[in-house]
Amino acid sequence: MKNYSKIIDGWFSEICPMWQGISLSLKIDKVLYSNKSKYQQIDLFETTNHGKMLVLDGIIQLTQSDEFAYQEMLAHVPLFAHPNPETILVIGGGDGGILREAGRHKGIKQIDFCEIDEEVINVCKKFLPEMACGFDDPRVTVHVCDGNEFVNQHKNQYDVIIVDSSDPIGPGEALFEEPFYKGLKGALKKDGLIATQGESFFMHKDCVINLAKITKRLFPIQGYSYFLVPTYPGGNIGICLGSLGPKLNQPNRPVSDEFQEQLKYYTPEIHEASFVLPYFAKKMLDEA
Ligand code: SPD
Repeated sequence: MKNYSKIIDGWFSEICPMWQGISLSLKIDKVLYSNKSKYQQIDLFETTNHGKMLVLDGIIQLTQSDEFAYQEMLAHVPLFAHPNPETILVIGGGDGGILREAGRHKGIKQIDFCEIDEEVINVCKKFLPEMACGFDDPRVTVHVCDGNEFVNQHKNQYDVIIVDSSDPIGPGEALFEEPFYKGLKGALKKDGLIATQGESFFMHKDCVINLAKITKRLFPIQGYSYFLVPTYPGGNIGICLGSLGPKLNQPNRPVSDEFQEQLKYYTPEIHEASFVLPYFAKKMLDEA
């Protein structure tokens, strides 16, 4: 994918046709890693105020300052919506942050992890060990392959599938299309559910509407949860959910005090509140 982002006078500016005319800039102290893998340009920066920052093809994937908000919500909203997740699949998110969060659920017996770009995993193991610790969990099996192909080869196997994709440009594009969602549905057990990176209803209206249309067509229960991540475009992002059984907009099992104390963003109240959308976004999704 063409990389439009720039570093000028020590400031990295995230420039992308998906959010035209607006850009977030972060001050950079040091380039820790910069290389083109088989799939994409991978950059790891030390920022002045927001910790390390992972950038793929010029797009910010995470900063150490706020990654917890995204990783906790994308992991715990679907995992607590399921009454008893035992077998799960995580697609994308080579940093390991979703694995770290999923690993907190002691009832999970098996975590399959599928990432197309092994170099992202290796860079994050080296530079972001507090996220990549997710790979140390003995329940995790890493599959370096295309998520789309993986789901089509694994029918009726998972209680929960989480898709931590980059944006729908570059290697992540197919993960926003209906055939992939059909594959996800087919890989679920009878009462399973999915949660996918759902972009922002402020910044990516067409994309959010399209995801809502797809999940409404395929799942009897569908929902959209959103939350704050200051270093993502517009400072917010959402997740698109589809369920074959469990209700999505509240936890379906208790969050123990011990579990809660490990977290910084997710609470049962935030889970419910994250499905309550601003009026324009509610209308947009209701009409999709
Ligand atoms: N606009 C960027 C969205 C990035 C979503 N994936 C981030 C990966 C963090 N685990």
